Amino acid sequence: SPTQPKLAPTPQSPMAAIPQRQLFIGGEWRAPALGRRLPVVNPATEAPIGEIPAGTAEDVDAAVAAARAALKRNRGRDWARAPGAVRAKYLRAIAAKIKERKSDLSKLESLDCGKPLDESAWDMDDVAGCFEYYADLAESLDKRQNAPVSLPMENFKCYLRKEPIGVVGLITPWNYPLLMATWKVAPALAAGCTAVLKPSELASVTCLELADVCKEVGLPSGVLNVVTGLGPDAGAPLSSHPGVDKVAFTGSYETGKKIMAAAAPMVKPVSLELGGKSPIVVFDDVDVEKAVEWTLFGCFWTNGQICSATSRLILHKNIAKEFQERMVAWAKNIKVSDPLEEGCRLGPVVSEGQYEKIKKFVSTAKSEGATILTGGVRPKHLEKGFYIEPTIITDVDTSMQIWREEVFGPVLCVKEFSTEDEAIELANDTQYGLAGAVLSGDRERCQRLTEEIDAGIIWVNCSQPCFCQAPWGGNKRSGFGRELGEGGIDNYLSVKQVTEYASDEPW
Ligand code: TXE
Repeated sequence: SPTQPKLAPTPQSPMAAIPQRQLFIGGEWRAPALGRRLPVVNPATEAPIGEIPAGTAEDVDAAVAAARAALKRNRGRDWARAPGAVRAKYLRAIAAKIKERKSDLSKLESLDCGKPLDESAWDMDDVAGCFEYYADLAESLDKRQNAPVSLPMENFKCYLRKEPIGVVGLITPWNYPLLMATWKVAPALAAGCTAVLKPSELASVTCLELADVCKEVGLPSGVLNVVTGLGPDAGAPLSSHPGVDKVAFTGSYETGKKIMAAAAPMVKPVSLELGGKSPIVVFDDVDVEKAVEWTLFGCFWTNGQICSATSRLILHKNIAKEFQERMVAWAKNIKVSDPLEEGCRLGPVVSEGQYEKIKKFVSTAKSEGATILTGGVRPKHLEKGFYIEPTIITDVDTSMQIWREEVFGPVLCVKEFSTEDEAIELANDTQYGLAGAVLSGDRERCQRLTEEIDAGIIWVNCSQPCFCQAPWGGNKRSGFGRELGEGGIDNYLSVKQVTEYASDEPW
């Protein structure tokens, strides 16, 4: 795949701007079994800034063994059977360290994946908040243990135990490198699972720093292991590993299918978050200025590389002309620059492969008859780096690739509508079902669309706000299972019913 860098030789780059780490296995830094490393490229400059270890099946074996050993050591001294309050203590310590290291972690995130520094800093707040939230839930798990079930027969008593699923494999993407890892690591550890995390080869730096944080706070060895490397070399052996009890994945639809297939022979549970092509429906009774802002934010946030990006604008024809003019004016004003530069609102996309892929989307749209209203090219003032101007495409037909496929870049396509029914039909005209947004001054209409749009997340008069307290996940090809929220911890728990004969009378 063009998005995957080639293996680099072992010597470390003299230009390293990132900490040089090894794999994190069993609480120790360990060189990858084959001794290989992958280059890390700063997408803003195209310059190599260091390397990450390239793990393979042997390393995954070692990490799974370490996670298994940590799960159930000696009775009472293991992670799975420790009280939730004990696990909560570690999760809070991790959150505190993340806060302490916010500034350097944010910078590393921006260097590695190109996200504007402010956005990386907000991600770090969310990372710390997510660890704290699941610390609370780990504690409340103790109280919710042994919940009674009422039975129709008095001589039987029944109660439920919630037990950790076991060793979990967590495979994560590059758009929110540390935050997406945290959405999985925090609830998994809170539940009492032990984990092997395989971050994306395109942005692993902060996940290795998370390992460092875990070491610093004295997280028991083997509870979290981090194996970096290419998808087929490290992700595939993790998803098919017989010692892994569950796989949680965020990434592309194509890789999601592979992970499901790899887990199938062992009937291993999986949860999948596979992106989307989410609609934003804008009616003609909106405050145009505010609606323009939400629309552009909803698509261009995180350089447009967001699974829930509302990248299909379904726009009422009565306001289409004015709305488009204002969008173009806004888009031209967005500061595109090095992510570390003050005031940057849009940085480079993550890699050369992703850059080429986005440019191809734009040229295909053009050749299929769409109009590029603005953007679609590298900004003139930036000679290096994987930058693409904020792009708005009109005259889009529902058969076009730009309407149907996820771009994962700062590209918005626009289609006009006249009636509410038409808007709903267009909104649901996708194989995905992660998110959707409706902007209108009519609350009842908003309510109707909330019910009609087939997606796991609906925003009303906004787009993209995300809170770790609310469940996250999609329908259709966007995958299944929900992360975050109180139910997020249940992803990593298995329910055991205990039924007791509670009578002195013979049965
Ligand atoms: O994704 P992959 P890529 C979409 C987005 C993007 C496209 C490709 O449209 O343009 O996917 O990005 C690991 N077994 N999303 O190639 O391959 C891989 O190493 C096990 C949407 O980066 O899905 C990485 O850790 N694991 C998405 C993770 O899977 C494998 C976010 C995701 O990479 C594997 C990212 C294999 N055979 C991309 N092959 C979202 N939902 O937010 C790869 N991996």
